[in-house]
Amino acid sequence: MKITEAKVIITSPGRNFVSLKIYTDEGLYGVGDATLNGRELSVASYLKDHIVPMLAGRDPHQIEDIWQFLYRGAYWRKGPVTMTAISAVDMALWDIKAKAANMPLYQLLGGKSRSGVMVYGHANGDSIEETVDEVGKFLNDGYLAVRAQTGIPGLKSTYGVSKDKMFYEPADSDLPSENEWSTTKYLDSIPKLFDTLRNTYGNEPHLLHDVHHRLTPIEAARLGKDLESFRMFWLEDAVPAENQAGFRTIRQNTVTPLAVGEIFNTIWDCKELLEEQLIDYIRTSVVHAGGITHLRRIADFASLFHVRTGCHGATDLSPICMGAALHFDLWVPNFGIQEYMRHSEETNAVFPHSYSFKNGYLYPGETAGHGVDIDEKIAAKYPYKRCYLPVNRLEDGTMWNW
Ligand code: KDG
Ligand code: MG
Repeated sequence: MKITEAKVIITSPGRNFVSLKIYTDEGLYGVGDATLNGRELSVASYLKDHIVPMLAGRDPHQIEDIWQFLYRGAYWRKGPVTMTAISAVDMALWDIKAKAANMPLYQLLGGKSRSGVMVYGHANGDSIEETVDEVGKFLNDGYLAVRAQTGIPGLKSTYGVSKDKMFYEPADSDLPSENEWSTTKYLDSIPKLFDTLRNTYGNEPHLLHDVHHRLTPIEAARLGKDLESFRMFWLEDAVPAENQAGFRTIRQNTVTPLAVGEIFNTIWDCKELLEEQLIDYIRTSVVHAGGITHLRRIADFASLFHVRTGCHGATDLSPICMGAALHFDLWVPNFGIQEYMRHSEETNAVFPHSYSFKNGYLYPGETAGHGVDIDEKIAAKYPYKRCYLPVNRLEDGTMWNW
C-alpha cells in the first residue's frame, strides 16, 4: 500500500479544529487530529507546507519509520507545533492500519485490558453551592468521577467556571480576554469546596481538581495538605511544570495524588517526574504528545514508576483524538482515567464517531480503525474563526499563568 496524498481540513463548528486526512492507493484513508488551541494555523501550515509534500509514495504501514523520519528528520525536535503535526500523521496511519486489518484499533495495540474506559466530567459553578449541585448532576448521570471547579469570591473570573455548564469552552475571544487571579483567595476557597462535596456525597465518588498552573511549589504543597482528608483522585497542574524539580517540594509535603502533563509534547518533558516518582498520573494526550506511537512509549516508561495515565480530553481535542485515545485507554495496562468534556452537537455532526458513554464509562466501539470520521460537507459550513485562550493577571496587573 502507498500513500497517495494528504489533506488538511480546518473547520469551526463553535470552536476551531484542524484535521489531517491521509489517502492511499487502496482506497483506504485515515484521519488524525491536529488541533492546537489558539495556535491552529501554525500546525496547519506545518502540515501543509512541510509534512504533506513528504508523505506521498510512503508505505502507510511503516508507522514507526514515518514517525522517526518526521521527528529526527526535522532536525528541530519537539515543541507543540511539531509534535501536534506528527501526532496527526500518526493517528491517521494507525487508523489506516486498523482499517486494513479490519479491526478496531485497540486490537492492534494488544487487545482489551478492561471492559470500558472510566471518564471524569467537568462540573463548575460560580459559588460552592452551585458547584456542589452541578457535581450532583454528573453523579445522577452515572459519572463515577467528577472534576470540580468553583468561582472564587472577590475574583471576577476563574479558570474552569462558565455560564454554559454543558459545553464549557475556554477559548472565548478573537483577542485574549483577561482573567484575574489571587492565590490567597483561591487557597482559602478550594478546601471549603471539597469539604462540602465530601459532606454531601460521601467518599465514594472520585473527585478531581485542576489548579491550571497557578501556584508555586510551596503553595501547591499547602493546598495538597489542606485537601488530604478529602481523598482527591488527583490535584492537576498544581504548578507550571517546566521546572520538574519543583514537584519534589510538593511530593515531600503531601499525599494528595498529583497529575500533570496536558501541555507536554514528548517523554523528555516528563522523564524526571516519572523517574523520581514525583507524580501519580501523566496527562499527555494522543494529539499533543506524538500520537499513539509516542504516547505508548511514555505510558510504558511511566508504568515502571507506578504512574498511571489520565489523558487530556478537553473540547479543544477533537472527537478524532477522543476516538484514538479511547482505543489507547482500553489497552494501556497502567490506565488511570480519561477526561471527557463532551463536544457540542455541531462538533459531533462534523465528526461522526462510534464511541459512546454509559454509566461513567466510554466505549470506543467496534468499527475498524479508531472509529471517527470527518464529514467534509458539514465541516465546510464552518470556516476558521480566530480565537484565543484567556490570559491571567494578578489583582495589581502583573501577568500570571493562565
Ligand atoms: O486548550 C486549553 C485547554 O485544553 C485546557 O485549559 C483544559 O486544563 C484543561 C483540562 O484539564 O481540560
Ligand atoms: Mg488541565
